[in-house]
Amino acid sequence: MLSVPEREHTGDMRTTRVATSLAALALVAGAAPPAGAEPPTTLTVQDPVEPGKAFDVVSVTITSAPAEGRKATIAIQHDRRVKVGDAIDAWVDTDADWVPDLFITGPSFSEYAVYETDSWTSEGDEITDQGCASLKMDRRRSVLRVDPSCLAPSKRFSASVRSYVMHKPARTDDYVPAKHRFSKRVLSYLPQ
Ligand SMILES: [Ca+2]
Ligand SMILES: [Ca+2]
Repeated sequence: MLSVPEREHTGDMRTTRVATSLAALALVAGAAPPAGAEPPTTLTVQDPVEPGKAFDVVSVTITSAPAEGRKATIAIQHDRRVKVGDAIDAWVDTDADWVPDLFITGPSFSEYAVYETDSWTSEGDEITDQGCASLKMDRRRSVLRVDPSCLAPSKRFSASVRSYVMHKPARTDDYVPAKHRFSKRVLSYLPQ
């Protein structure tokens, strides 16, 4: 009766193989960040090159402020140099509830404005002179500098961007990551 021990032996091998696979899975799981991990300190949202967009965005890079009292940055990369009539709108969620808190808007080569808001569709109160945020458009980049804690102490933040050319149709606007949608969150400050 050779068949019985053979079958048992095969069974043991299978058990060993399953155990090895589980061990490998455990190693892979250990390498990934655990659930509920801290957000990153920098995040790049890539966006397609779209010839139909008036002031096309190709990426947005969001970076934590170096320390309390310093500014976080939202750097928007375009596929061409900035021209007269180009404009940026940006919404920032500084208290991590996915509702906008700051709205920054500005055309190239002119003054920007900053608003304290609670919606995607209304500006809210103008707070430009409080130093919460600034916008600079130069060559192929538009750079927003934001104090994440200018309204209330902030641990993490996210951003949403619209680029457009004034007086061009709404369909030529470029929204990143999408209209009325925020990026993933980034830590407001680099860990000290
Ligand atoms: Ca684009
Ligand atoms: Ca919010």
